[in-house]
Order: sequence, then structure tokens, then C-alpha cells
Amino acid sequence: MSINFTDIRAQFPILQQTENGQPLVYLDNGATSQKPQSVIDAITRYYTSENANVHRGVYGLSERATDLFEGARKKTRQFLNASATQEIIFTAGTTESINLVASSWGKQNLKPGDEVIITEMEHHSNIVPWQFLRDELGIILSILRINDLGEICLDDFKSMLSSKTKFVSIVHVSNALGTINPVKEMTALAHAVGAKVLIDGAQSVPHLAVDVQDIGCDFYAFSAHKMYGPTGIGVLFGKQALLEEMPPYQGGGDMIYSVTFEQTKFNVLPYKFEAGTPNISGAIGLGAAIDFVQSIGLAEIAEYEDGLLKYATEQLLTIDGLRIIGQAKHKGGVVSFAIEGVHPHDMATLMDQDGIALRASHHCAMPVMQKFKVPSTMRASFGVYNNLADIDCLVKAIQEAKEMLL
Ligand code: 7TS
Repeated sequence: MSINFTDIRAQFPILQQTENGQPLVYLDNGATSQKPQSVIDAITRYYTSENANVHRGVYGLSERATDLFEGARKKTRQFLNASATQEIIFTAGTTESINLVASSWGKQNLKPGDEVIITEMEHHSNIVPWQFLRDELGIILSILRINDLGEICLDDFKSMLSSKTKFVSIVHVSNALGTINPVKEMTALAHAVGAKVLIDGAQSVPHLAVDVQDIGCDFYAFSAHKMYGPTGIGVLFGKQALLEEMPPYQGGGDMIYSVTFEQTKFNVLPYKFEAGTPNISGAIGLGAAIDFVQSIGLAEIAEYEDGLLKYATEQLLTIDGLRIIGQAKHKGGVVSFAIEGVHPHDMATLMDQDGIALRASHHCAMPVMQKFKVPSTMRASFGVYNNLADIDCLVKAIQEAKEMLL
């Protein structure tokens, strides 16, 4: 099915503006996506006529705000196909979701000598929290290496797993390489040795359909701002039985059932993990973002963006000296590349003059840069409003910039 692009693009006010006198070509969706009018409107409407704190007031306004907030949780449950709303914890984003699991589940369940496995293609937010635990608890942090195409090998993974492996934390779609990992197979393999599994879905939820029950993972983390929603809000899905056993991550209001100076009884799920006034407008914006992607259809989005990826790959490879970093068989809409003799930052600066937002960075995945022996790469990452003309524009601008720089 083909998406009507002009319509989708027209829903994003920012894409109507110019940058440096040129129409904005936004190709940094891996960092954050732009927001459609429906998301902006939902947040504005909340602050204009629905604002009150949630779960507290018995007056109508607070009840309406609570309904909207909890309505967003219901949408998120359905979006991930989780089995209960108790399994949906609102966090500040993927980073906080992973830190929550490392801190709460990790400290309760891991002891010296236990092993946590991550892959070589993780974002720093799925490396550093586990290093904290390694240094604090004396656990072993093992790295599943990737091949020169930027893929993991399931046989390598199988051979690493043992009764010492207690936790596996893996990225679903790599932000630096675009690789889509076989998370369902990896989850089954990890479960076979009794390990729990977290999937970092920051780069997957906007681009492909995710079903946490089908994957079978114990935890799934994502951020709203990469899927057309606001910043400062994200989700941790966790299996209810595990979340029930885990201690709270932070203490404060809303996460308690009763408090005396001697003892505090904690609230039920999901509130046990949501201390303090939550990001109400953020959750409402996330709900609107879910409505937005579902109105198009995740399968349609995945197919459309795959077309963009294939076209971009083909066109970029016509540029002399350009090397694509990350050539996995299964890839999401991310193309990382290096051009012989060109510093990525110089290129991105020149792109900006043409109104093109192109990322030049280590993409918070420094070990990936180390593996491919580059300090950084240029990265074009696609969203549902990008089109072939954006890619043509990018390729033409790179050709011109290359002539200036070399
Ligand atoms: N995991 C992955 C795979 C990511 O791509 C990112 C952010 C995060 C976790 C962290 O998400 P946050 O919302 O908590 O910050 N990735 C990027 C990027 O590629 N460019 O800027 C941020």
C-alpha cells in the first residue's frame, strides 16, 4: 500500500519552514523526529483546558487529566501488545528505562560473578548502566561482537550463553548502523539458560511493529521523541510478575500506599515505579503520537522506509570514495557513511547551508566507531515524512560539498 506523502508531510509544521534560505530537509530522525500538528495540538489542548495534577484531585478537572494520562497508558499497552496496563511504566525515556532495570532488577538479582551480555552495537545508554553494576557489584559484563557488516552472529551468541548468564540487554535497531537484530530468537536463546532480556527499542518503535508478547522479552524500553512524540517521556514495558518482585527505583509521592516515619508501603503497579508528579503532557503527547503512527500503519511505515533506505543506499554508493558503515542484511532506515578524506563535521556543516539536517557524530555508540576504525560517521536517518526528493537533495549536496572539501 502506498502512503500519501504529501499529506503526511503537510502535517508537520516545521517541515514547511526554511533553513538558511532552503527548504528544510530533515534527515536526523535517529536523534529525534519532528512532531505532527496532532501531537502539538494534544499538548496545547492539555495546557489550555485540561491541566491538573493526576491521581489526586476529586474535582472534575483532575479526573479528566487522570483519564487522559491513563488513556495514554492504555494506548501504549495496546501499541506494544503488552498483556496489562500494569506492565507499562512511564519514564523520562529509553535512558531512564534502562537505568531503572539495571538499578532495580540488577541490584536485587545480581551477585559477583554473574554475567550480563550486551552487544558491540549498543548505544551508550545500554552500556554505561551495566558498567555501573559491574563496578559496584562485581558482575561480568560480556560483549557480543559484530561482524564487518555490522551484524551479530546467533551462533556466537549461543556459545557465550551459560548458567552464569543472568541478563541480556540488546538493541532492537542500531542507531549507528541500522542493523535490525533477531531479538525474538535471541530472547528464546537467553531464556533457555534462565537469563532475563531487555530490548532497547529506541530506534524500532517508530519504524516497525513491535509485539512484546511475540518477542517474549522481559523488558522493552523506548522514547516518545523519536516516534513523533514529545521529549522527556518514554516507556518501560516489564512483565508483571518481574515488576511485582522488583524494588522501587525512586522514592516520593504517588509511588507509596502509606508512609509513617517507621515504614513505607509501596503502591501497586505501575505507580510503584512512577515517583512524583509524572510527565502528564508528555504522556498525552505520546498517546497522540501512537494515534499518528497507527493511523498510517506500522507495516506500511516499515515498507515505505525500506524503499527510502534502498534508494538512499543505491544513490549514495554512486559517490566516489563513499563507504557505508553498517551493511546488515536486515536494516532499518539508517545510513551511516564515511567519505575518504572528508571530515564528517565539515560535511554536516556544509549540508546545513543547504538546509539539510545531517548528523555527524559517534552517535553515542563509540564502540561501534572503534570497531569500524572511524572517529565518527555521517548519518542520514529517515522518518515517515522523508521522500526520494530529500535523498536526491542530499546526494547532490554531498557531491558539491566534496568538490569544495577535496
Ligand atoms: N538507545 C538507542 C538505540 C538510541 O538510538 C538512543 C538515542 C537511546 C537509546 C537513548 O535515547 P534517549 O531518548 O533516552 O536519549 N539515540 C540518539 C541518536 O542516535 N542521536 O541522538 C540520540
